[in-house]
Amino acid sequence: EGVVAQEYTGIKCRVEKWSEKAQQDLFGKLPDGANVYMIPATLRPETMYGQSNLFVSPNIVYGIFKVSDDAYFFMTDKAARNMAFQDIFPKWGEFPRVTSLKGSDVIGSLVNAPLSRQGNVYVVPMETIKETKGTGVVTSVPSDSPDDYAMTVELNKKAEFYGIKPEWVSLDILPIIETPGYGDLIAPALVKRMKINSPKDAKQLAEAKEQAYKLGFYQGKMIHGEFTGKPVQEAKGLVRQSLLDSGDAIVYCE
Ligand code: A2H
Repeated sequence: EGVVAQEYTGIKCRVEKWSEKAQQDLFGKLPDGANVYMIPATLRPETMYGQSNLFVSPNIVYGIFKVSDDAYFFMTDKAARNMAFQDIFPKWGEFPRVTSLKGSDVIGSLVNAPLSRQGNVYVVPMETIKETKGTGVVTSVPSDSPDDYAMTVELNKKAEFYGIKPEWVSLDILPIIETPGYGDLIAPALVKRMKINSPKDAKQLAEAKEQAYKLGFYQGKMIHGEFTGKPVQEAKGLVRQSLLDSGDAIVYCE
């Protein structure tokens, strides 16, 4: 952990349909009409147009926390504890947990992904998610995140092994940002160039992630959405503010 606070955008992905297992576990635990939001933490709000899945770790136990009478957040305990001191819950220091669910139990749920082309996306597994970072939930943007792209390819190839349906994961990837020398899908381009074959190629993926982040930020230009034509440096804050204004996102620091 660095010394400087990291400021994330937490995207509010409302659960539209729970997996069967989660439906059984949650029976009678939430009031009728309650909205549960899974909250991925992202540093790249300008890429939210391209969300195509939501990743959870099958091994993490997540909580569902009551944020208001009709809104509940799905995330790690650690994130909830931090949010309790960031004016996200009504009472300072309190983060009422209604129940817990294992990541593996929510796989196959369908959630709304604000701004995304698909609208609703499926929850799928990513074993490399760290419990100690962010909210433990990650939104997948395979166009611009090498990790997300590598995992998307892996899930597509080995759907049965991962206990998902192949149609939950699409390789029809939406271009959002153009970067000189890397075209309009920088993550697939880097994964190919660096010959990354699996989400477990940690060292190379870290390098690809850094490249994609730097190049995208300093040289990228939006080619999709409301801020088409603007440099990423400018669009980042604009998309973020628009997500905050529409009530589709929160600011989360750690
Ligand atoms: B980013 P930093 Cl398009 N475990 O969002 C592993 N990764 C996590 C995580 C966790 N617990 N919580 C968040 N993340 C991911 C978008 C994105 C991201 C793009 C490109 C790069 C990128 C879509 N996924 O991150 O260690 C989230 O993925 C590369 C920096 O706090 C979050 O932003 O710097 C980022 O890692 C936070 O990483």
